[in-house]
Amino acid sequence: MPKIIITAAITGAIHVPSLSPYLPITPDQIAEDAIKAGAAGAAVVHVHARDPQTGKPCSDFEVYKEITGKIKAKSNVAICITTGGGLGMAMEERVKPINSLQPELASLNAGSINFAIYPLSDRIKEPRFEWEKPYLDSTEDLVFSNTFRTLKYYAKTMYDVGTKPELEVYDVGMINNIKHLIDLGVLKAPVYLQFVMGILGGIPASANNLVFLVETAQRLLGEKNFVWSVCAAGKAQLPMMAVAMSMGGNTRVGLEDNLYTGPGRLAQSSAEQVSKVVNIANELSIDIATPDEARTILGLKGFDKVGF
Ligand code: KMH
Ligand code: ZN
Repeated sequence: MPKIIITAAITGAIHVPSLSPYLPITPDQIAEDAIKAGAAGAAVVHVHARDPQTGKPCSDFEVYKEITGKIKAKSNVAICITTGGGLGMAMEERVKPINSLQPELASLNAGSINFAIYPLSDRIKEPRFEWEKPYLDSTEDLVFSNTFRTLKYYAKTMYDVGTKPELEVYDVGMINNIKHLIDLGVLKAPVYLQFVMGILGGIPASANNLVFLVETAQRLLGEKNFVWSVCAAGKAQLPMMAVAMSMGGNTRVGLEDNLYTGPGRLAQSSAEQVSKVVNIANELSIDIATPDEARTILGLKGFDKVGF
């Protein structure tokens, strides 16, 4: 069995502060949780920025710089910066941190979907911040737009600074988008696929759907032309990690995707979820990749070549 990469997605742009007091918001909180996730066994951390005062997803370059700098000062984990940004952000805003921070990895969302998180709004009775309910409610009418024109722009921006795209695949047709972009020479194989399952608007999280995604990628892209990982929204998170590991895939957990560690138990950090994956891997006799081993598996440029 190859070693598996665990990614921790620390805060994301889906959950809002009223849903969990443990959702990290400030650069210090986000960096601290990322460092803890690394110590627990994550080789990669996936990072979004939030306004330190309100917790609203933001694209402020200075905030990204502070978060990434603080992580790098204390941990060897590879850093993946989002270009998914916050819901409703324009391409220019989403891509902003990549040019100057030049991370080893950045997310590249591989197609457009209805990205619907409005059902979360009903769980909030007394919001901590005014923006939260309108932010969630607005997704009833939201297309998370990732057209071919913008995909080409994100890819070029990343390759120009040596950043490897992590392709977020929310549904099976997006594998066809990726094939098209490889054929055009816009994306370079081997590509790194992150199957994002269980988002309302995308493919549901189930074992047979994951098999379908992996087999479709094998057929369309060729077995040697991709490395894959999976994350799953909400309570499907941990069961899908067990399925993925058993299939030889890599895993992503973290509070971006799921706020809980079990029924009714809020996770106090992404590191708790990482530890659960490590425990399952141990039981399955699967070894966990260190950050440097993950760099080799994914073909990353190295921590000494980032811009922060
Ligand atoms: N911001 C969400 C709409 C990513 O990081 O690239 C999607 C997202 C994916 O978070
Ligand atoms: Zn993200």
